[in-house]
Amino acid sequence: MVIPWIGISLSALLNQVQPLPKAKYVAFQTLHDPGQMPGQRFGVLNWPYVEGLRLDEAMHPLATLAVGIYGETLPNQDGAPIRLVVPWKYGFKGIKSIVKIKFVEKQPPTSWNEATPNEYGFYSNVNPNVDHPRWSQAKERRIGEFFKRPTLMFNGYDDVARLYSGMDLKKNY
Ligand SMILES: Nc1nc2c(c(=O)[nH]1)N[C@H]1C(S)=C(S)[C@@H](COP(=O)(O)O)O[C@H]1N2
Ligand SMILES: [Mo]
Repeated sequence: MVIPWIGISLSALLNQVQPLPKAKYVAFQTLHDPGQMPGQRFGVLNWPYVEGLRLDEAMHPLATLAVGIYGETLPNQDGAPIRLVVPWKYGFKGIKSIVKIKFVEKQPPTSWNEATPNEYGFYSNVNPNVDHPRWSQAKERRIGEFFKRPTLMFNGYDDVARLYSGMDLKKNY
């Protein structure tokens, strides 16, 4: 899905504070409230949902804190009041209903990596050249389109490639 998000660059928020030089990652945590969030009554994942980005990924202007969608305030199910959108990772990393953001020294845990580490690594760059253990990632079908199209590296946002230069993206999936 190609979504018209409304929000600000995450960097605009992160620039309001001065992380220590040893900060290398940003860790995000969701509200844990099974009363309001019925899905959290079932142990599908270790709640609350957590996500992380490397600091340079978090500072890229495309990393977005969204508060709205299609010209409207974000509905609850889409992550109100504020959620992350990382366009070059397709739908991955989009933690919803964020209540905590921390600078950390070590790579923080992510819910999907904890749940199925062989399928979901920390980076979640959807790499058309590297299959998911259970399916190919070489093609995508956009909602509203019939024919599949080739998956683009970094969803076509070529500027972010420099963040991963020198990394083995087969190992860092
Ligand atoms: N807080 C929170 N965020 C979350 C999840 C979750 O369970 N809790 N699930 C993730 C998963 S698996 C998906 S597929 C997307 C789905 O929502 P989206 O399409 O609006 O990004 O949300 C992600 N963000
Ligand atoms: Mo998902």
